[in-house]
Formats: sequence, C-alpha cells, structure tokens
Amino acid sequence: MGYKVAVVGATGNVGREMLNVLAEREFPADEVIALASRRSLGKEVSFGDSVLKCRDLETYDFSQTDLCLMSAGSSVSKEWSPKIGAQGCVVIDNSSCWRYDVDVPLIVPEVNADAVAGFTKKNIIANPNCSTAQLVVALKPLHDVAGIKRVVVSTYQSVSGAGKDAMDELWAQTKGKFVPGQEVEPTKFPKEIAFNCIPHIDVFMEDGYTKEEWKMMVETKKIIDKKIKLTATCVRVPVFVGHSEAVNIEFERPITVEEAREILRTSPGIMVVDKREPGGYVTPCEAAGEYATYVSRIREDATVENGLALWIVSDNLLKGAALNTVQIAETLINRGLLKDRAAA
Ligand code: 11C
Repeated sequence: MGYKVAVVGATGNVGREMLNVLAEREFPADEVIALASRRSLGKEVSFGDSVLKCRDLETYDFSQTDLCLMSAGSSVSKEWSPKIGAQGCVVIDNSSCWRYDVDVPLIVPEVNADAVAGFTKKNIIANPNCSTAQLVVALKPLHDVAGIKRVVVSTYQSVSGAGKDAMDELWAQTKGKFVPGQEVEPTKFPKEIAFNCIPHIDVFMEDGYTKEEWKMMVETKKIIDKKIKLTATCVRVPVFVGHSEAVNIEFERPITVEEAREILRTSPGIMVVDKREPGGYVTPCEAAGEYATYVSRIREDATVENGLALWIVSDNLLKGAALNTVQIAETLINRGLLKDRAAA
C-alpha cells in the first residue's frame, strides 16, 4: 500500500517540480492529486507518464489524504494549512507562513532531520526559503567541525524564484532590447531585470534589510544554531534557474581549505567542484535540473581569524523547494512518522 498525496499549487513553478520529483524518485504514492485555485481548474499538469487534471482546493476533502505538499503562497497556506492539518493530513509547506512558528519544524533533511518529529502539534512542517536551503546544506558540516561565528553572504538569485510571470518578464524584456517597438516595462520587478542586477528581493524592513535577507538570517539560526551571526545582501540577476551565493565564514576554531574540502566532499547533498583553473567551478546553468548543492572556489579568507570563502550554487526550484519538500516526506516515511490512513 502507498500513500495518498495532494499537491496544492500544482500549476506553479514549484508545484510542477514537486510532481516531477515525486515521479522521478518513485515516491510510494498510490494516488497523487493536483489541486489549484478556481482559475486553474481543469488545467492539466504532468506527473511522470500521466497527466493530472487540476481539482479545486476549496472543495477537496483531505480526510483520507496522508500528505499535502503545499506551494501556493503565504496567504493560501495561512488559511488552508491549519484546516488540512486538523483533518489529520500532514502539510509540508513551501511558503514563509509557518517557518518561524515555534510549533512548526523548519527542515532541511541533510541538516536537522531529527527536528521533524515536532510536526505533530499542528501537522505542519515548513520548507525553508530557497536561498537558505542551499546555504545550510554547506554550512552545517563545517559548523560541526569548526563552529561558525559569523557568515557574510551575497546572493545572485534567479528570476524563477519570483514565479513564472517573472521568468516571462526576463524573456520578453531581453527580446525587447533587440526588437524596436517590443520594449517591455518592468512589472514583476522594481527595475529592468534584463542585462541588470537588482539588490532588492521581497519587501523592505525597518532596518533597511529586505525580508529575503532577514529570512536567510532567521532561518539559518533556526535550522543550525541560534548563535550563528549572519548578514546577507540578496540580489536578483538575469538567470532563469539556479541561485548562487558568495559566502565568507568566520569560525571559532582553525579549519584549513583542505579540511573543509574533504568535509564537504563527504557530506550529504553536496558536490565539490573546485579546480583552480578557468571553468573549474559550477555556475547556475550547470546546476539547473540537478539535485545537488555545488560548492566551488573554497579558499582562505585571511581578513579574519579562521576564515574561509566559498561559492555555493543550487537549483532553487529543486533543493530550494520541491526536492527538499519531497525529501522531508521521505524522512517522515523512513522514520515511521507518516500514517497510511487507508491501511489504518
Ligand atoms: C526568491 N527566495 O528567489 C525567493 C523565493 O520565502 O519561499 C522564495 C520565497 C520564500 O524570490
């Protein structure tokens, strides 16, 4: 017997990837149901070799569904996740709505899988922000060995993080640069994204940081260790898929480049590609479509005591969202924490 799994937000960038990852990893599901808002009703989405017609979230009965993978934004999650959880269905939510709730575990399975057991209070588990997920996969094994004091991270985030319309805006604006009369004004982004970089993701906070930057700081503390200090500058770049991060880390104890490389090489979810020659590092084009988090450019940061600098790249729709969600579901199953309600 397998599980009954619903995917909410099945027509979005992440929802589609959730369906792909469930199929690719042969998730033990007897039935997968694609759910969406009224305006997407009847739309078709691929699941492995089959096609699913989207059904209505508003009228779907979750009482016999084991698992709900949710990627429909914060306001939908705020309204629906508690209702779905109350029906005994476990929600794994990709929005920022529940991440900072003390009764909701925030999970990256390679990093803090043990914390998943805390989901029973609300039947909700949160998936971190994409830029946090890839960062903590690389930070955790180094923290275990040398203790991280402070992290300075600058991100180079692809437009797919902002959804399908944002990808369309980059595409149309890029074409519009070359075709007179087809110029495209920014609507999804605050400034032109084609051939540009925008140091602004999500809303501004009172202290001048953006919410994306705040999320990286707060989520890293919740997932790894509240003592870690982190400052971020998050930048949108004209890349379709794959977030990149330039990271400087200050440790409590000495750690050499060779030690760090060996630790990362043997850590789950990480591929080290680090040849000190032209092209001997990973860029978002190579990371798109891949499950791994890639670490390159490992070197000493001699401006602080016990400092290292790294370059981290991953597919933001996969490790940053859909893959991590499915890995959380697999963790529940492997630990015997997910009930098969049909078999009960
Ligand atoms: C971006 N990281 O690249 C964002 C997308 O809190 O889940 C994900 C936002 C979130 O725009």
